[in-house]
Amino acid sequence: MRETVTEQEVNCYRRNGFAVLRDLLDADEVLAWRQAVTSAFGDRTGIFPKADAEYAPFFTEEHDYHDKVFSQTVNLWMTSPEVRELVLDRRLGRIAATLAGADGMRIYLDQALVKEPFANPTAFHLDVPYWAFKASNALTIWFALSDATVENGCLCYVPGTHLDERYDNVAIDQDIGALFKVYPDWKKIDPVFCPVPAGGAVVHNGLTAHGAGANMTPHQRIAIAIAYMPDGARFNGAQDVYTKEQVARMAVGDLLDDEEQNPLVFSASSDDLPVA
Ligand SMILES: O=C(O)CCC(=O)C(=O)O
Repeated sequence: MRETVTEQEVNCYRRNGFAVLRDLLDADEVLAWRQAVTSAFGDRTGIFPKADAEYAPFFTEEHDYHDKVFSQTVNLWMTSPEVRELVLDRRLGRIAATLAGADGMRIYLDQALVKEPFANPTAFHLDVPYWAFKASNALTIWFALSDATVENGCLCYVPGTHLDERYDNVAIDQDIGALFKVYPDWKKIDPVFCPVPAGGAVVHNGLTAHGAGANMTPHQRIAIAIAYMPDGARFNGAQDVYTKEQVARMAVGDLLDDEEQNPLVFSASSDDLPVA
């Protein structure tokens, strides 16, 4: 696994709100990650780790359009020891911290995202406004576990939109351009498609407008996204990926520092330790 990002990648990420990280994983690692993720994905009976817990209603309801955008699971790291090893890798945490300019990074969630054959496009949206904290330097590393192409729905970004630091959002639904009604100025910017071969990744700031095309092929597009939040982020009252019971125990303003839910995967203060 590549352990660092180049200055060019950091500059590109900071300026545009996204960057393509080629060859983050080597050929053996791609195979191992794909095997671990697809097997954990297959073992899951629902989107979330706890079968008996109450999650936000959106995730248990049926959605005609959204259900055909991608198949997803959240936090496979909690139910699969193999995926846990990958998602909690300190080297990736360090890359995330370098890009974010943060001293420490926690896992907010992982999300296996399989765009099935002939799946709908992913409407343009922002990430952070869905989440249970507010931060302008949260980010997602989205790993291509199969080649992500323009034909099968690679990610697509509206450069520079993160610099506006706006939190109004739309649902991922049928109107793929709904976000541009909220931010008419962004309509003037040409989106950038980011195809990336398996083993590469794209990284985006959680406030960068992005979406993905339809899968026009008879093959799955397989990815796992890891969302990192800066250490020190505080609960904003949104349930998002937490259970109803967890939310009942939290107050707005609480630090999100529960190691069982949001583990610290990198801290600059302990970075003299050898990387695992
Ligand atoms: O995989 C997709 O189609 C969308 C992914 C996405 O929006 C994200 O990871 O933030």
